Amino acid sequence: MSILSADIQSQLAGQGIELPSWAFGNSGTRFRVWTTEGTPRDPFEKIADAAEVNRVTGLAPSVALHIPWDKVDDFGALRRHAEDLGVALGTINSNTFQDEDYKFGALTHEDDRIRRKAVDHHLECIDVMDATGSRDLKIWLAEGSNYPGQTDMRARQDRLNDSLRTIYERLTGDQRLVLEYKFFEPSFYHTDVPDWGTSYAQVATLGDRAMVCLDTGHHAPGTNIEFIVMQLLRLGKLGSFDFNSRFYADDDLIVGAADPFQLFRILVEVIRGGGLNNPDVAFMLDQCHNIEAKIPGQIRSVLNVQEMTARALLIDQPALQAAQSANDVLGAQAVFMDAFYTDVRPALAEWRASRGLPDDPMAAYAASGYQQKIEAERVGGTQAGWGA
Ligand code: LRH
Ligand code: MN
Ligand code: MN
Repeated sequence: MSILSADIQSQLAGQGIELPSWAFGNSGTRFRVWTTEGTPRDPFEKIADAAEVNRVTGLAPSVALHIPWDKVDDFGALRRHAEDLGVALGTINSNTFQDEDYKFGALTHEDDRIRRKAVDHHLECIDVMDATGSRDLKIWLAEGSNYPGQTDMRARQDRLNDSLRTIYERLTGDQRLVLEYKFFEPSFYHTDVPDWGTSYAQVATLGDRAMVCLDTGHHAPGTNIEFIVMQLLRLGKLGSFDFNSRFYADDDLIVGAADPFQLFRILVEVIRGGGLNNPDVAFMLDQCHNIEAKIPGQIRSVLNVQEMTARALLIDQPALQAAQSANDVLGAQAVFMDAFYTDVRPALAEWRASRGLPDDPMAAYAASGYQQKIEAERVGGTQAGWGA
C-alpha cells in the first residue's frame, strides 16, 4: 500500500507547473552571462525544451513567455508549435526594464509620452495573449528611486493606478492582470510596488480579474512568506506564484533547494487556503540556471514542487486540528514535522510508473539522447534577456 492515498494521488494528478521560457536561455549575473551548449536559438526551441520537461514529468503543461525576449512574427505559429508538442503557451510577462526611456520609471513616469509608451507595451502584450490564448498578463515593475527626496512617491502611486487601469480595461474574456512585487532592485531606496500590500492596494481598485503575483525570492530575509500566502488566499487575491529559491536576495535558484522547509510551509498554506489545483492560482517557476544544465534544472524544480506538495498533503489534518484546539504546542508541531520528514520519493516513483511516466524523470532525460541532439544541432544560443 502506497503512503499516498487515492485522494492524495488524485490531487497530485491535477498539479501543473508553468515553466519560464527564460530558464532555457543563457543567463548569468551582473558580472557575466555564461553560455551553455545546446541553448535554444529562438522561442520555438525554448518551447521544445520545455515540452521535454513535461514529457518526462507530466507536470509542466505550459510555458510562460517574456516580451520582447520571446517576440516572434507569428504568435499563432508559436502556439501551434507548442500545442503540437503537447504544451500550451501561458503567462505573458511584460518588460519595462531594458529600455533607455524607462530610466526614471515606466508606468509611473512623470512624462506622459514615456508613460504612454509603457502602457502601449502592455496593450501589445495583450494582443500577444489574444494570439497565444494566454490568460494572464504578468507585470513586474523595475521602478523606484535610489535617494530620499529624489521623487514624489505618492504621485507615482497615483500615476501607476491610472496606467494599470488603462491596461486592465483592455483585457477581455477570462484574461487577468497579475501584479508582481519586489522589495528592492534595481532601485535601492524605494520601489513603487515593493510588497504584497501595495500590489493588493493597486489591484483591488481595478476589479476581480486583477490579482497579486507572489515571487518567493522577492522578500526580505526572514519574511514569513506563508503568512502572505494565507492572507492573499483569504482575500481571494493570490493570482500566481513565481517559484524559486534564494539564500541572499533575488537569487532565482532552483525552488526548494535553499530552504525545502519554507517550500513545505508555503504549500501547507496553499492547501489550507484552497489554492491547490485552483485555476485562480497559477503555479509558475521564475528561475535561471546559470551554472547547471537547464533542462535537468527545470525537471529537478518541478519534481521538488511535487515532492513538497505530497508531503504537505500527508499532514494528518484531524490530528493537527485536535492538537491546535487543545493548544498542544508540541503535539501540533510533531504532526506537522512528521509530514515534512516523510520521504515521499519512492512512493512518487511508483505512482509515476503506474501512470505511464518514467519513475525517474532525471534518469529518463539523461538516457533520452535529447541533450546530445540539441548540443550537436544548435550553435549560438540566445541569452535569457538580462544581458541583452
Ligand atoms: C524580476 C522578476 C520578474 C521578471 C523576471 C525575469 O526580478 O522576478 O518576474 O519578469 O524576474
Ligand atoms: Mn518573478
Ligand atoms: Mn525576480
